[in-house]
Amino acid sequence: MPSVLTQFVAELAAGTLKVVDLTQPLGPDTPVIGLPPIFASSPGMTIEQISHYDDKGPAWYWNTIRLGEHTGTHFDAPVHWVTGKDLADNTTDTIPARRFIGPACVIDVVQQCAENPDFLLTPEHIQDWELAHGPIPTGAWVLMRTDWSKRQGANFLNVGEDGPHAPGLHRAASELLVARDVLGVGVETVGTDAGQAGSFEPPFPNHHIMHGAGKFGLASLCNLDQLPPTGAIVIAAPLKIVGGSGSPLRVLAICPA
Ligand code: 23J
Ligand code: MN
Repeated sequence: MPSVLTQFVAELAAGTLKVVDLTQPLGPDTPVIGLPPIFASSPGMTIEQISHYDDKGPAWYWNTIRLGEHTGTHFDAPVHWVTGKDLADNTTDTIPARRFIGPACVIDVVQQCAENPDFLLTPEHIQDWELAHGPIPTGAWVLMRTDWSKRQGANFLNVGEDGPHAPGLHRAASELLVARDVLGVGVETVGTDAGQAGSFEPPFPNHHIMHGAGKFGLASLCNLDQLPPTGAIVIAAPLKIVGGSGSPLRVLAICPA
């Protein structure tokens, strides 16, 4: 009997399976989250040349990079939040690699977010999705499709007089996803909490609840519009930073073409 992996590479070669890159380009122009000025901010990316086939290295080109762990398309580990600080295997280097791969459940809330940039996903939205597509399986990546990644320039962070306005999850939705024992939640916005979530109770409820339960986050995803609601698998493996709270990463989905 042919192994599922034999069939997998055959289907990739035949084009009946496709690879969708859910990753934003990473560079000096990559937007970073803005927090209230009383808190320390995370630096965006800087890139500096070491050599470029020149006196500093005649046959080689390479760069030095500097950036906050939570820059661009990135992974949030449970240790990122105080609620997850004492959990086992809560850092980028200790999470078992098995937990980086899971089936994707893509919840489309594009319309709601077009009408209201402060839209919050609720348990009702998740339950409606489950009625249409079946229960969210254990170990799933739940991806919130907002089309926010299509926003250009300042409209992405969407900062107003009263702070950022971007969609997120109601705390009860995060609690339901924990009850479903997901791997974590992925979003198209700069962080896995709503723009206004600093003033929610608790502050940043999705981080508070998900990381407290040992679950992960994926931020600044794109191309979710190329995924089916179910039937894709997602591979999201952060750099093995020792004691890391997260890392930029390449997020890949594989689904029927
Ligand atoms: C620190 C404080 C609040 C937030 C975040 C980080 C993130 O979104 C992040 O990148 O983890 S909301
Ligand atoms: Mn983060």
